[in-house]
Amino acid sequence: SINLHPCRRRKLSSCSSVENLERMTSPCGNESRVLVINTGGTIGMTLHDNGYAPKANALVESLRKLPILHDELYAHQTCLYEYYQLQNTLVLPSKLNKRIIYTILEYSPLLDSSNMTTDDWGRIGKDIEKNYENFDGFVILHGTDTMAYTASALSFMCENLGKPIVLTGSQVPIYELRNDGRDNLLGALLIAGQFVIPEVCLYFYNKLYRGNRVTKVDAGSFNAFNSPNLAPLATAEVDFKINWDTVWRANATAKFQVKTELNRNVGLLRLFPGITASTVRAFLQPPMQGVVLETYGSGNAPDNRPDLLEELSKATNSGVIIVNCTQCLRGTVSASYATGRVLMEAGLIAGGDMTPEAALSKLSYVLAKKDLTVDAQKKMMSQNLRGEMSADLEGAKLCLSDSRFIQVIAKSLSVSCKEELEAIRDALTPSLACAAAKIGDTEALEALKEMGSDLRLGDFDGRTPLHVAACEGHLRLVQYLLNQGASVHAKDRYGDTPLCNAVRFRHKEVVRLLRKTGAHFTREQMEEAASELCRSDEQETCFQPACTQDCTLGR
Ligand code: ASN
Repeated sequence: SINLHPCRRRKLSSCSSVENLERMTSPCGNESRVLVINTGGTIGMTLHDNGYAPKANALVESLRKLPILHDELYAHQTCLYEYYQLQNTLVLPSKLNKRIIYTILEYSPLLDSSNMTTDDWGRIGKDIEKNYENFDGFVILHGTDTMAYTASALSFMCENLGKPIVLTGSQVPIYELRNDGRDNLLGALLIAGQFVIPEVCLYFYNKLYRGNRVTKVDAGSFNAFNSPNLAPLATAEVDFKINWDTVWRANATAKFQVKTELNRNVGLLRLFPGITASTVRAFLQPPMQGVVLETYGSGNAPDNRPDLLEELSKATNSGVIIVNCTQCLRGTVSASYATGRVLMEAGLIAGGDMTPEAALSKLSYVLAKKDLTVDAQKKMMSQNLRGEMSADLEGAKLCLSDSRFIQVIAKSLSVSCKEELEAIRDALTPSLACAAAKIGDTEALEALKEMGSDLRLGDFDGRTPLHVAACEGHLRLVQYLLNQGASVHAKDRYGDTPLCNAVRFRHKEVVRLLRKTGAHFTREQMEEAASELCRSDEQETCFQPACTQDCTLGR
């Protein structure tokens, strides 16, 4: 029989269809929750006298009527509305292993994204922070015009992110017969509700991109975005194909937080042949503190224009940070031409292959760190903070498919092509890593990592090395895995996180470390953990379900 979580049963004891509910649901492992923040954009617009504009209070009711985006029968049979006490909560009609329940938070006023400012980015960030522990993922509905700026800014503002934040929108309103809004919303919900991709991403036209790598490239196509310098994180084909090797992860032992302080004295200046020194001078005047200079090709500017170079030098000497980014859609700035070196001599920072959107919002974020000196801010600008610029590929790792062990197995299975070899590698290495975690063998894990295997991936039961190390109480190994970017939010097929495992086996130090890294319980898990501990050891102080997480697990 299916096990209904006790707190949901208790809460719903007054609900008429509790019997159905017991038959149908197992909310702890089989449901995930997504918060959808609707900021506006074409996706929710209708045609008014003066053109397309957002329509307030209409989206939830329209989605409720769309069978691909809401399963009313499931909602009714599981007493969804009574349980969450939120009329704006819907559920996907999923045949997947998980039901995705999503709650829509609509902003007022809804905005065309051309009207957005840094304050709006702060509002979105704060709402994610407030609701972080109650949801598995977040979807931001947003206009496409400035979506790349918001995605970039949020990627920097969200420090130590452990859950997916997916921006999406559409080119045609969801209320129209032919539109891209339905598919984009559905894809974003499926990703945010199913996969622990702890990045600010952008989902559009069947592709999931890193948010700080995208740029809007087409005003008239459904395929509106491109990520010229980084392959998509995932593609929605028959199945979702996640490019796990590319997924970026925080590796600090610190909790998620959102930094909303942003410096607005930043700007974008695009070089063009014949630009005058007085234009550049005017642009660099105080209060300007940070500028992205969009240069030619691989970061070039005229080296026969001392008047221009003098303006740039004067500004950098007086503390303005100027970042050199290319006007080209693809490629990186380099010091290969004399016309590029003159800019380094003028004190500009090389922006690598950052998009101008990413460089600008990074400047805004970094310049708001008032406790840093200008030199420290410059250093931060040239570092890769959230995967916004490509790392130096020198010294790239050996691939596990080069390993003799995998080669021998491949030979015995008569493997014929690279794809099959990779499939074997991907099937074997998570289990090998879990086995190493079980016996606390950091060296074996290190060797697997050296060979290119991803220590953050789960085995056939979704159990990651971090789950196993947490069960065994290997504190140092837990720390090591966290430093490698292992996710504290990974759930195995039973819906358990590493924190659930550490609590079950009473490894208090591990619990403390995981909590410090942002691990938390859902309300249901809190109660289960409390009864588990009370049951297993009546003598010791048990966790009080009514207590907050901070006052319980820290003891
Ligand atoms: N102007 C709209 C916006 O950015 C464009 C769109 O969403 N497709 O809000």
